Amino acid sequence: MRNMHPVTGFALSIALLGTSFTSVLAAEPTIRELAKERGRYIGTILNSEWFNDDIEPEFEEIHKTQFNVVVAENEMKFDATEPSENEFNFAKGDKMVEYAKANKIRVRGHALAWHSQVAGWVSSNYAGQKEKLLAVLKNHIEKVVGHYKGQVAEWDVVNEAVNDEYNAGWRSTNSVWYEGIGAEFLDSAFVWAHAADPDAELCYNDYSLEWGLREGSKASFVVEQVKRWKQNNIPITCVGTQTHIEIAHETTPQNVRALAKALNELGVVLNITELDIGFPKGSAGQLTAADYAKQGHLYRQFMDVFLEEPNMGEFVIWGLTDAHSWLDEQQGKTEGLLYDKQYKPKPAYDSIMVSLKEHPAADVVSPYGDVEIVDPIDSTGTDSTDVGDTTQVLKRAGLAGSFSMHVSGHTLFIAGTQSAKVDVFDLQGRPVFRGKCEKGSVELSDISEGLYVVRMRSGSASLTKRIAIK
Ligand code: 9MR
Repeated sequence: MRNMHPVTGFALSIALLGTSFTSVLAAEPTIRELAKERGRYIGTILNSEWFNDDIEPEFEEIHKTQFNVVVAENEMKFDATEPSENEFNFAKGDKMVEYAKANKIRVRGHALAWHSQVAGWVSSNYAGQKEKLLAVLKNHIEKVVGHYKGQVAEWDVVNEAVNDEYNAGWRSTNSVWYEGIGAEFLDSAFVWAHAADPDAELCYNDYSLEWGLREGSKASFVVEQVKRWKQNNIPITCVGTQTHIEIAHETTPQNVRALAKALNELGVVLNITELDIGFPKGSAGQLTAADYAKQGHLYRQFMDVFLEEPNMGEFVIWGLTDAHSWLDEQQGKTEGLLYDKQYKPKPAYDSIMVSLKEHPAADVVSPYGDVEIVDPIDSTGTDSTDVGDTTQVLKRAGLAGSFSMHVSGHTLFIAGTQSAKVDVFDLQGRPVFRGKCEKGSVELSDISEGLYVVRMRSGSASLTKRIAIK
């Protein structure tokens, strides 16, 4: 293996040597191990070269050792999955899902409704025909999300639908969906995706959301839309900030923090979905240790924000190695990723590890169970087992239905709905129970005493609450 970073090289050799050595030589942890302990997902794309079996062997070895969430660079987009009308090609997506299963990696699906990379037949046959386009989009979402039901944890349901104007609004030109259907294509896409896989997380994903929440900005426009979607029971659960930035964009981590906080008020997760931090292309070959340290510092700030904000769940970098990156190919930027062209980790890798280690698992909240917890834990020693009821918070945000829950011993009782899906997580967001409550109660008998987070979902309403099992 050429120029492998000592840490990664060591971890890989250990992995290759087999388990008997690992207990003797406690290896340096990988990113994915630290992420998992924290109930979070950190990952990178699988580049198109991986799908085409045209990539160095180091790529996959590092990818599966270091990361626990994956997304396809191009292979789940409309033109890849439905190249001809109602003829679907899932071969490459299936290849990724198999790889992810074999390596216990979470899968993001990217992207269902996007103005770019739409198969040519859509506009040649149906441009401007609203009913036809709605039927095409519905069929596409039903077939693709249906095919991957239970296997793709989260979808970018709508991608890049906001324009690049100073006063943000919907992207109204060069979008076959918007031009033919209007803004209702977005709402419909979420509803169809939810119907096809009610358990999938559903995201709105866009770029330039890291530019801050000033009036008229893309980020504040998206927050307003999320508010409207939640009020109207449109089943959005997450926003993705792509975050393709440059080394000079020093304020972006704090802008992402502000966006996370604004979305947390709405009970919505923020994921970093396509991070890269590029240098201007002209600087290639002249970059100094200080430049790489600066890049590392920015990566680290994003990781700090990610671990500190309770409603951030996934941190995805748009590429693994500078040898394969859209920055050089299409952007006039360079060297924006964690590994250099020889697969050697850069200071950015070390900075991410430092951030992870400085945020102990016990302090990191996972959004997969804990998004709306705001009240302090009851420490008065009363008999009440309900601590931190978030019903009012959810109601104010228009999120809660009229149902409620309480716990007595190991039994969870619900009121106000006939049936609900119930997920129980430990405080790091690791799932410890998943089931259905059909007749007003569900037994949590296998769960040991302690504090947990329960998420109940019934229709489009959800309630998240911290409970104590005594
Ligand atoms: O990395 C992708 C590149 O290979 C494609 O040519 C390009 C075509 O649009 O899309 C790139 O990925 C984009 C992603 O799907 C959406 N956000 C911006 C990404 C970088 O362009």
